[in-house]
Amino acid sequence: MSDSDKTNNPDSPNVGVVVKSRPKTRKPAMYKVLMLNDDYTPMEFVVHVLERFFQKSRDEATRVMMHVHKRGVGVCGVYTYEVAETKVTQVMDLARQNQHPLQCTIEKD
Ligand code: TYC
Repeated sequence: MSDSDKTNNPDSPNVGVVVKSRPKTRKPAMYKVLMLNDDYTPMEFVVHVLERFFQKSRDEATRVMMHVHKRGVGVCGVYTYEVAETKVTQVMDLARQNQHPLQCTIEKD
């Protein structure tokens, strides 16, 4: 029996190869959340912010805070746009509530 006969025979099982499609995907663009130095925000507040919103240990938070204090700017973390935007809002809201001028911004990685 030829292949085309089998195709038309209602009693013949349908045999095929499963092919997994691999649709083209793109890694999301990543954004750095930057913390800026100022003369008024207490060091302890900055360390608290880094622990609370950026999951830093006390040691790492202190290291990042001191880097910003000395160099003027530092990276808190790298995230997708929405997450980075949320972190900036959370930091700025808490700073405002406590009347600190702490500034935080986003930069494309
Ligand atoms: N410069 C501040 C002070 O001496 C401390 C500080 C560190 C402020 C980091 C902001 O992002 C900052 N109290």
